[in-house]
Amino acid sequence: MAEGARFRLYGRPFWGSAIVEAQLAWYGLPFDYDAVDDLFQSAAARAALAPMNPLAQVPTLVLPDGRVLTESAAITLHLADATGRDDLVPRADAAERPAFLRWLVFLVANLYPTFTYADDPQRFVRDAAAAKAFAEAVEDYRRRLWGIVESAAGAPWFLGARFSALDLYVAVMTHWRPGRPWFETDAPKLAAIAQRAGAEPRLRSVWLHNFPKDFGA
Ligand SMILES: N[C@@H](CCC(=O)N[C@@H](CS)C(=O)NCC(=O)O)C(=O)O
Repeated sequence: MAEGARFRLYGRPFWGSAIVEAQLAWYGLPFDYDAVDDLFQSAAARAALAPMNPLAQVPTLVLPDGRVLTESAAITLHLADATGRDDLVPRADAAERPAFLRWLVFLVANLYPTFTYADDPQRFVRDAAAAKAFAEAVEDYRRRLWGIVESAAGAPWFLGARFSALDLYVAVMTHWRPGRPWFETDAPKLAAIAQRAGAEPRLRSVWLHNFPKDFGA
């Protein structure tokens, strides 16, 4: 990577950009943070992001050479390739690699879309009462999905002995609905992983930036 080259992360505290912000901080990669307004509320924020990401979502990452990368899983794999490091992504020949890929894709392909559909359900179901019922069904489905992830979780980290980007996903996503108290009772292995990742000194500034109330700011 060229000296002085910087990434630009379009993000919003508490949102999924925290997963990428944590990785940039972990690797010590220099980046600028472009704070995006609430994409559900602001047409201007959506319009500003759309040329880079047609879905107008965060995370959106501009690489130091100007190329745009969206999709947190693609970003996760790319940053490991670009740094040549395996501390967040097991290498292709590592024993943990298949499980890493399986659960990375499970999180982004199954769990993450439950937020897409339930955060603003009237984008998908116009009638208000039907949208409410739809959102409740999606929230139930999400709890079921988390139950499946809980069954696969190891200790002390998701993959067992080794830390990985999956732990960052768990640390961030367990702040979202159904919320930490639910995880503590219904998904205690995930709650413990999130707790441990939350205590990681290298990530303290990222957690404070994204979840100030939970980190005593
Ligand atoms: N598949 C994407 C999902 C990104 C995503 O859903 N981001 C949310 C914030 S956590 C967002 O920007 N939502 C706005 C919208 O969907 O309109 C990824 O893994 O990066």
